[in-house]
Amino acid sequence: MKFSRLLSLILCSAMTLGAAAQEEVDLQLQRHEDQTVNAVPGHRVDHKGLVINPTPQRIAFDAKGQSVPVAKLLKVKSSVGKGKKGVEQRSGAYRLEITPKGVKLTAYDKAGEFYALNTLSQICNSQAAKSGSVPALTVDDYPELPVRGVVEGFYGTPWSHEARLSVISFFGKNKLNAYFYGPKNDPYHTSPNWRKLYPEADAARLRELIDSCKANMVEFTWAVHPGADIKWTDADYSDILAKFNQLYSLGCRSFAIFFDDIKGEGTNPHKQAAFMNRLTKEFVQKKGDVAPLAMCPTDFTRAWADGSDKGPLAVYGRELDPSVRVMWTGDAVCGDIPKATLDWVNARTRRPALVWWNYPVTDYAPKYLNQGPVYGLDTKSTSSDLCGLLSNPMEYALGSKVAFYGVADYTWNPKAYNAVDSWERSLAFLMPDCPEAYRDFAINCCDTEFAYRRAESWEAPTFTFATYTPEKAAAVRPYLTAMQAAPATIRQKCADKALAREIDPWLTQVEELANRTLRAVDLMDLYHSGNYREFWENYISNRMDSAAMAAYEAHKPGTLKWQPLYEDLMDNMGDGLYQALKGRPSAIPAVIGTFGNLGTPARKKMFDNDTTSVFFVDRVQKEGDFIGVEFNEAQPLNSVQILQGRDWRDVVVFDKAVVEYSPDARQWLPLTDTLTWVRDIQWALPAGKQAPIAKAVRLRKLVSDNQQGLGIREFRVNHKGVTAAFDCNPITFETIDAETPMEFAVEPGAQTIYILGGDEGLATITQKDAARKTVDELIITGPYHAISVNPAAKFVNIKGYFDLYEIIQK
Ligand code: 14T
Repeated sequence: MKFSRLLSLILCSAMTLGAAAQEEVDLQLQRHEDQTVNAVPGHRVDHKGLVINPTPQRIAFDAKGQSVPVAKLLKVKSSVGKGKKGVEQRSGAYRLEITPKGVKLTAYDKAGEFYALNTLSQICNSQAAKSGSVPALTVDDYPELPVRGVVEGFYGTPWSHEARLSVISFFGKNKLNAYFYGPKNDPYHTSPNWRKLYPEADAARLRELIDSCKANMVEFTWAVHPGADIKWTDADYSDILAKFNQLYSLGCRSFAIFFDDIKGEGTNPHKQAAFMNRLTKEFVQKKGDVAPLAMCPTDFTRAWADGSDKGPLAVYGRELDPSVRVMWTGDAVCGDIPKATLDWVNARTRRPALVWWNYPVTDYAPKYLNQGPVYGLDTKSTSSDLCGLLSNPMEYALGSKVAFYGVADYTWNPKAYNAVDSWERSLAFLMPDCPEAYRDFAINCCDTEFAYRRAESWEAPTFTFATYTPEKAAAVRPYLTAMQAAPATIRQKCADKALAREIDPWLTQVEELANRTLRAVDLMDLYHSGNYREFWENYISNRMDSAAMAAYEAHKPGTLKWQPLYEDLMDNMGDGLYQALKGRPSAIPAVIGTFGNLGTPARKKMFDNDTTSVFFVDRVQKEGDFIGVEFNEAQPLNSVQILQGRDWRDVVVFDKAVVEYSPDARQWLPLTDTLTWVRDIQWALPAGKQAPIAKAVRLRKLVSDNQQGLGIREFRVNHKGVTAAFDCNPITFETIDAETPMEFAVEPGAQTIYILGGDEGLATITQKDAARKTVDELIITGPYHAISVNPAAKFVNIKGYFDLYEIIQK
């Protein structure tokens, strides 16, 4: 089931709307992800060939600068146990002394010993060791946060078994220690089948995961998501107990209950607390070797949490057994985790939160691949602010490792966390054979456009059509060429074929994006040269056709800098050519409105003549919201069409609205009556009426309780009787073929007819006089034509196969 569909089903009855089609509720709109893009903090560090991840608390190099031959590193004296001198008294702590005499390892517990050996192995395999010896040093180390890892808690395709094993082994190498198993689409995890035991084959796979976790010093936590249909009966309790016991028999020693994304009886915090407490007493304590339980509240984010004294978080604070860990996603579902959000939740739950960090998860936007740095986590936070942090990953398990590397580094040692440096190291760790190429790819694959936005392509300068100079163009080229080359290098050199395969669609798109943006940058010279023919020929071949557009939409990198640059240059060059030929601005409309994302390239979906593409506004509409177009010059209005809706969710319309026009883009006058649930709004000038003069047209929302966003498929003005070739917009096009020849009248005084066509095609252009007698005929191929008008010509006929972007008479 599609994530969005699933979400809509979860909450669909939370709202009572009239018609059946209107019952679907787009839950995405509860998200309110902040759209600001923060800069990545930190800087690259020279590690002198000695990289250890996560960053140890303290490394002291031998004062005398002695070095130790690598052969000596194989001799390890190990002592493990609580209360040892020089070792921090907490799980995972260790001291590792490398001296010319050999290696001495002291650890607080088995975990500490495992980590010490891991550090030693990183030192042995370091670049520094390639010389045959390493510097004598002492590492004093321990993890700041007790719980560090991943919660496989996303909607969509769960990870494959192989992917899980690969991730668990990655954990072992990077001192992560927690894998919470809670894929929303494992039927045995969630309603209604959480009540059933796992079948044999699934159980065997779980056992293998649990074993693999043990080998990698990772605690496997099995989570259940029963809230949608739990009734708190004894039967429910014993069903969960039976399931826990099944997992226990498979070796699992840690359990959690997730009460997220539910409504109704399951959300009752008193019942939740009592249930957790009973399990703590009758299962956890009775078994004796099971970890304290964890739970995800229904109010898992401040965006909708009831923070009052009666709210669920305060109820947990008072009623929930203090051993139970309570999860928290922060101020938003997906967002940064500042200390303030932890203070807020902890004050209520009376315990340090277990952060469920919704990064790099993309289940709500799976076309994006998060390859950027891990940042937005407070480096001042300590284990008294949060007991741990679990990253909710993408369904692309291997691509998520960039984020896991950073999470490992942050959670181990928050105060030393350096986002940029950690990210640099992660790329070298994951693609040691081509770290630069991975970097050139990853840096352009970070942003999620409308979701939890992240810095992207941050090192490259940029410019706009308006601020273009040849120097600025020269400055961006090296970044684009690096980006262009990276995918081929990765395909060739990356030894982790599974990783390369997983990110392959984005490799393709990064390469394409670099190609077309470079060409657009280069075109600026040609554009300014005044050689219109050559310009248009190159311009047209650099446009994205609908197939390219669809491919990009499905796997979408570069949304923060490069695609906007590409679109800005292409649109403005198109407009500029029109102006140069016609002597006045094109009719590419400017968008006006009250929504924050009107500035994104997506707005053009309203004008692309494609009724299947939608410009979507991802926030709840409210009274007074409007969206519309403004023209360069006021013009008589003949027709308006506003086609609203989005996918199957055609509730994203202004259900009560009015179309208005403005002669000056300031004063507004109604063009229609109040429209109630009109999805496809059509207005045409009544026969015999004088056309109103409009500089702008808009659709304005009136009072209603529609809690949806807004989707606009097409926003057309004066489109009736005007086809794409004559719409004064060189970006739209129409196609003629043998069955659909075209004829148009020569404008009085026109001397030249410019034909801006596509790069394929062949057509006969026939000029005819008033009596329809041919006065001139020629055959054209190629995209650009400037045809002299025969003085006697009154009509022009075009016959053949051609994409016509614009026909301009001058
Ligand atoms: F439990 C949680 F902390 C949580 O984040 N739950 C889900 C999670 O499974 C999902 O992967 C994540 C990111 O999309 O968001 C939570 O699900 C939501 C979030 C919403 F804002 C479901 C509906 C929403 F409106």
